[in-house]
Amino acid sequence: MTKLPSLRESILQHLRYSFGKDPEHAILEDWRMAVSYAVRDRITDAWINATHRTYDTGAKRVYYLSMEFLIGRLLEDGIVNLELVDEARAVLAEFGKDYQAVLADEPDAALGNGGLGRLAACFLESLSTLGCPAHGYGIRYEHGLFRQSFVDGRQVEMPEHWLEQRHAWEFERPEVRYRVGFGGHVDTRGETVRWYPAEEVEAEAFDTPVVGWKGRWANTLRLWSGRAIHPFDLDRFNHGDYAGAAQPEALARTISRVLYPDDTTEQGKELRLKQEYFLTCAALRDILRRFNNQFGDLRKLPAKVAIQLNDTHPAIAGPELVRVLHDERGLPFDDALEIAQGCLSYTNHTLLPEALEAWDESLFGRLLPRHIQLIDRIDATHAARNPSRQQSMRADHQVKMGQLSFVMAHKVNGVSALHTDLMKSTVFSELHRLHPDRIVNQTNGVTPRRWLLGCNPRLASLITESIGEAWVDDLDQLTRLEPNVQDAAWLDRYAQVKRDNKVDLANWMARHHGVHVDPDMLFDVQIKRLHEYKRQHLNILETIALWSEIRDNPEAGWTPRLKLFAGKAAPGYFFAKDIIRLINDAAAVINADPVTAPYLKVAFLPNYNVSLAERLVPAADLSEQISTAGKEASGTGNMKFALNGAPTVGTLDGANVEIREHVGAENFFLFGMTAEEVMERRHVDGHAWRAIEADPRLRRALDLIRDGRFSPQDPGRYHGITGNLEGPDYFLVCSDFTDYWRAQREVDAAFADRSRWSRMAAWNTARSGWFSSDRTIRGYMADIWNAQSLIGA
Ligand code: 73E
Repeated sequence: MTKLPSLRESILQHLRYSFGKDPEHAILEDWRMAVSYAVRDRITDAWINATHRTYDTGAKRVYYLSMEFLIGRLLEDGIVNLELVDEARAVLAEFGKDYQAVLADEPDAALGNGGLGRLAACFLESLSTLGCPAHGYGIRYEHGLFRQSFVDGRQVEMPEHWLEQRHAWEFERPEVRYRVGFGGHVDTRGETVRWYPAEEVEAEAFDTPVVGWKGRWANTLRLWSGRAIHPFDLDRFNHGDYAGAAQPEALARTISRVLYPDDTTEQGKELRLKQEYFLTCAALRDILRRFNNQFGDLRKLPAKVAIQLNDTHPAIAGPELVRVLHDERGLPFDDALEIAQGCLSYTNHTLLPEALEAWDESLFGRLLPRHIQLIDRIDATHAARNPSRQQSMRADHQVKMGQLSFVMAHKVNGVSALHTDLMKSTVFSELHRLHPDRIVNQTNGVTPRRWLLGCNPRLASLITESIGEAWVDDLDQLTRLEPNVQDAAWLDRYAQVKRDNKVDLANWMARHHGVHVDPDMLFDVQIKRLHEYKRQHLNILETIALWSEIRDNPEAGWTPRLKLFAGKAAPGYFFAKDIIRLINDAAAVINADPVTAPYLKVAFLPNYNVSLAERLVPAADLSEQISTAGKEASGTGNMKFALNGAPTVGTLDGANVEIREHVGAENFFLFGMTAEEVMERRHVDGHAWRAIEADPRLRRALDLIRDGRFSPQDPGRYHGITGNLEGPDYFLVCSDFTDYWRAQREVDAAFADRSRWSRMAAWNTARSGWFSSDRTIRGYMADIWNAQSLIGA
């Protein structure tokens, strides 16, 4: 290995020889790229070493297949994990450049919608930190999640172009290309079956190294980009058809053009199914090529290859692997099935019926004619082996991807204890009865490198000073802070960290959004995708009720509060977009009220993404996790807040349940119905009306919205929302309102007692060690993948 020059030398060399600039003429982007290349060089050494070690030891590899990797910016991650923060800052300062400005120049890679994609990104980092040989496989979308702005309070979507700015992290692999076919026909001659696709595109690999803590190990994120096999039709060009000549390329590229802007709503779009097969087919070819080169004997596949399906989106991996092993490599069908099951496992992320993938069989059969035959054979085999089975993966003229994934996997996991229990008792109850050992729980986690060390350097320093730095990759060590939490002087320092973070955020909001807030207010934060089940409308109803109450009695000693919101709504989800507009309309009225101004402010920050979360989480006092119980599979934002010292106001849903167990009931503001109570309440006639009649505050808030108090020019604007809440109210906003109000007033009282609040906040930090994604990945390695760490091996 070549010895690298100092970081300073590396940066200056790249500035000069990679970008042709001297420090006097370099623009911000040149600096950002030069620093990124200097950091990347250091990561590359760890990366190549890791690859060698994996080959040399013949170790099992893990493959994480996901339609989403919400990785965000990578430069700070690299600098933090290689412990180069001080050095990088000093070099930049020497040349008059601001470290934060250089970091902020990087485009945010938004190749995901929300929690599912961000989880995949945290997992990659933990896999590297733990030294588990792994690859992430995904799609290199040209346009990630849309950019959100507000016009008259309404969400407006604009395309996102992360690849238009220079990007430092990818290595193009033009030599790694596979053909992916669609449509066509199946030719059967006795036992020999061949699929002849009608259309083919090529998948080309782009690799991004993902480095772990202290640079001990690095794995690969391999993203596929679509291209035409014959990009340019010279014949058409020579006949004057210039547009037609470029058509093959344009068609092939649409496959990796855009990320579907869905989160827990599934659109039955042909392009989406094509994307899913495109990712899966290319990934499996790549996995088998690597396996063949090193091991050869296909019967060893389950011993050397673990393939994790991130939800059902890559579920076609089951039949595709059987197809390759049986049709192409000639293994008997039963053997192919057994080998595939030995490799595959499946993570379920949601129980919402509208998000469970099911494809129309005619579309599926047209696009993947051989796969639908194999699915029928897999289904028939499963039925024959389990005579009491009732539910098929082929019902209502649809292909049910959840059933398929379950049957093709040797392990199926949920993402929190509650969610895993509900999987067993609801959607997968029959399959669980037939295969009682298959479902396991792996509660989600977040990487402490990005979500504490990187985003909250003040708190990280205080912790390291108090208990040493071992917590960074052994987060359970945070319990060693418990004696400090009893110490008033230490608690003051903890409170000062939070206060400094809030000042930073307040300054940033004033500068970038013209929102002026007092950093001594309680920062009450709800940031996540907009969805009825997440109940941002419960939060704004309580805000409106609070506003009315303060106006009635301004002298009652209110705890000053800033209600902060951020999040995107799927472009076609009109109800969710109305909620955004309502929050913005209410904010305009409330923020203009001089009577309530000292006590209440509301802000909805646009374009929520990973980088904005990194700003908001360290500055939050209170974490809003208020979904209808039974609906949020886990949540991971809830963990980031607890870790950074923001107690939760929340329901017994998803991982909230486990957060409350860890931080203690006295440091968590619980409210609302349990998942069981929710299921019962739905059947109570007129549940919403009963709740409204019983609570005049709720009545008044709904009246204000319905009568146009926040939309005077258009009084009927929110009748869709009020009509829903007063009518079906499927997500039980009204039924949980009164208890939510009560919990919020407890929050007010607790926050007014500053030392009590600091203790609660610090206790949340000290008890959040369990929510590290390192713990989660260790669980997958032991219980699902049977994979080993190669660090120190
Ligand atoms: O509760 C979250 C969970 O924390 C869940 O809603 C989310 O996954 C997170 C990580 O486990 C999720 N996203 C999707 N389903 N569940 C989804 C569905 C369709 C398209 C895109 C994402």
